[in-house]
Amino acid sequence: MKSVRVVCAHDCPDMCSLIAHVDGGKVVRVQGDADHPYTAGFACGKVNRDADLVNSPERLTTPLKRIGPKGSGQFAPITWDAALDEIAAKWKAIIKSDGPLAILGYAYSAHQGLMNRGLVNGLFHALGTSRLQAGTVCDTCCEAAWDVTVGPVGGADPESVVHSDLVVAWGADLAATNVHFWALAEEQRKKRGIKIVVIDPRRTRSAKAADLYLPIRIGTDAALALGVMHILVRDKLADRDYIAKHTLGFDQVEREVLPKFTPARTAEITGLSVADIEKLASMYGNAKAALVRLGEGMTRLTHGGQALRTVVLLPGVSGHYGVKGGGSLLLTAASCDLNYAAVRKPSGPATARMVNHLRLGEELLNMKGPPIRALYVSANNPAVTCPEVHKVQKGLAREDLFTVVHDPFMTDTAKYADIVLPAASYLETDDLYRAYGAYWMQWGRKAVEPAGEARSNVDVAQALAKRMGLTDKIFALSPEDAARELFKGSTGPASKADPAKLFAGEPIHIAHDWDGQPFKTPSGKLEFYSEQLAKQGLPPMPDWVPDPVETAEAGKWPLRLLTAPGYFQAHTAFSGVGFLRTREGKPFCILHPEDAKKRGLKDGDQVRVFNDRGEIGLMLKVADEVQPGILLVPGQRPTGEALSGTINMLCSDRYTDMGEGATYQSTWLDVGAWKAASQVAAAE
Ligand SMILES: Nc1nc2c(c(=O)[nH]1)N[C@H]1C(S)=C(S)[C@@H](COP(=O)(O)OP(=O)(O)OC[C@H]3O[C@@H](n4cnc5c(=O)[nH]c(N)nc54)[C@H](O)[C@@H]3O)O[C@H]1N2
Ligand SMILES: Nc1nc2c(c(=O)[nH]1)N[C@H]1C(S)=C(S)[C@@H](COP(=O)(O)OP(=O)(O)OC[C@H]3O[C@@H](n4cnc5c(=O)[nH]c(N)nc54)[C@H](O)[C@@H]3O)O[C@H]1N2
Ligand code: SF4
Ligand SMILES: [Mo]
Repeated sequence: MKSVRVVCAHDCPDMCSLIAHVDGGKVVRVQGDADHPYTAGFACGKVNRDADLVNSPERLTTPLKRIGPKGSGQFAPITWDAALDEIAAKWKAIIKSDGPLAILGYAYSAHQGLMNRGLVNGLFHALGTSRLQAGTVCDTCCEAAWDVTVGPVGGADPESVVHSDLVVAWGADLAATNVHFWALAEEQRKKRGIKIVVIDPRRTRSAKAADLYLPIRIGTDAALALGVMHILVRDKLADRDYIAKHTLGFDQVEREVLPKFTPARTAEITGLSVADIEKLASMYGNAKAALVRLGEGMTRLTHGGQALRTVVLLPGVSGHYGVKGGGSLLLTAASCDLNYAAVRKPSGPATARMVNHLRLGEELLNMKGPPIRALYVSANNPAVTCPEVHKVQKGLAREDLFTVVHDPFMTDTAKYADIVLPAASYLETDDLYRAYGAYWMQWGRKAVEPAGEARSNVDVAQALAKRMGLTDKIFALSPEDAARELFKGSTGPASKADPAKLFAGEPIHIAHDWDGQPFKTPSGKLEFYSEQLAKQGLPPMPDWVPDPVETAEAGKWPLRLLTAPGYFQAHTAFSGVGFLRTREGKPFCILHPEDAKKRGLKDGDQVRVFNDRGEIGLMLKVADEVQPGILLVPGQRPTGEALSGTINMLCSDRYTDMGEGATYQSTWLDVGAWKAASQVAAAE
């Protein structure tokens, strides 16, 4: 038995250091690494099972070629050489007839580190194909909102919570998606009596443990933040010195916007009581170091950018941005200034046609000049995770589309592929990792050889680059030598890492020695007034106004969709682990008891969830975990697991106000009893 120090590659802000116990060439157990200062010895409930993920009997072990209709999942094994030769021949033919823009590389997910994630994009960049505007399904809205307000720079260090006296989890279910920060905050509560506030439409696990829980109405966070600012000003809790030195445009907001957000009107918009709003403002305004941990949940709707931006402005009014243990944290990644271009953009044209990640269906069906003729999907499952899944499926079913999917599992998307390639997991490949929710970086070594004939993303990108005649150096380097390229030309704390320590697998701390939150906006200040937004035709100042499309939908349908992470599943990446599937349960939705009663539904019923886009079938849980008028559907589960369909069949591909992100929660719908027994039997 040997122990290998590895790094968790699952899309999670914590980036745990882990120990993989290996026996007879197999990972037998994965557990937390006690020697990491932040992730300190425990992994979450999902990754504790990663031995089951890497050894899953559902793993793909050879390349496959389609032998049945698209979507049917009928394949026959082929050799790697045959698969790679066919891909290269098809791509060359398409480039000759339609040009490189007819090819799209679709790679995003962070279940790998920087190399396995970046080099696939590097391949398509060098080939000059159409490019994916990546991450719009996830965080481009919140990132764009943060960037116009604070600038492209990381937020507070989660480890600074040892100096905080208040933590506000604003639209973040920390006990689910940020468990090490949650553990640290809880420890501080026990040791020093700090307070924890949770603002979330779902009574999450974090909410149940909070000192104050505010069940805010979805999409009204901007109003709540403005209501709190109104009270801070009224009660002389605004830090006038800080505002004068470090912010831009607050005077105009104070004059033109804040008067509209009286406690009474804020209560009316947010669905919260005036007493709770006053309490929040008083706790926040009187705290010495309040740390706001922001989640992405509030941005997954039409005015999501405005919501996040407004909340991000709040610590500028109280001056908490200037205090250790204060401020706000959305992401930290922007402060790790590695030379990413070495891997992601080795060569190729400076600009190319962009395809929005969340509009895959639309673009497969309707893009012209040239249409997309070849698609390469790596580490993504758009047939489940993209909005407008019906369109995605229809696009993937196109007979004239040549699709390759590289994944460890036969996903819903892979079922539509012409060629499926078996992927190695993070435990089977070397990579460099940097956290996006903490200031740490670490090299993760492969613990075992890949299952069957599985190959890593780096390996496959390099093999395809060679066949396509690309000569960039990065396509010939070992993962370690390629990783060294990332450090060339970088200047921040990451560049100071001792390579000997780094490549030996030691966690490297990459926190900046900041005296208060820096702002990298055009003015160098926290921008209450944003000229950048004005130029885009967006409101330059924070505000809350209803969205007309959402109002129209709300007039047609009685329930609004709330989307939140699954506790034992993350999107579809753990669906190959039987234990976790069972632990999460059959795909379900949650309805408030009042709404269930109105519809004659009870806990445990099979229900149909429907709107203009279609209908899906889920199990029903009845609980006051949500307010009346809301239907919560945790996670996105593969189509075969639910009674019928998957939630994104009901969501539109409309964009958010900033960052062209996904608006899953701008979805209205209804729930009723599941219809015919024959249909249920057919679905099962
Ligand atoms: N309705 C709704 N939809 C959503 C969201 C929501 O909140 N509501 N959330 C959105 C968000 S935040 C995100 S990030 C997206 C996620 O969307 P996706 O990235 O499409 O989702 P995953 O299911 O995580 O798919 C990751 C795939 O990568 C594979 N994989 C894992 N490791 C490797 C590897 O090393 N190499 C390769 N080649 N493959 C690998 C996994 O098996 C899995 O099939 O979903 C979005 N969709
Ligand atoms: N267990 C688990 N962990 C995960 C994932 C997972 O699927 N499962 N996904 C990973 C990925 S890809 C990502 S991007 C991150 C995302 O993690 P987070 O940034 O934490 O964001 P979300 O998961 O979208 O939502 C967080 C919370 O926002 C709440 N919320 C929704 N709408 C609103 C609103 O209008 N206002 C407020 N105040 N709150 C709202 C939801 O109820 C939810 O509890 O998590 C990662 N970690
Ligand atoms: S908490 Fe996050 S980083 Fe840690 S093991 Fe779980 S998924 Fe991985
Ligand atoms: Mo995400």
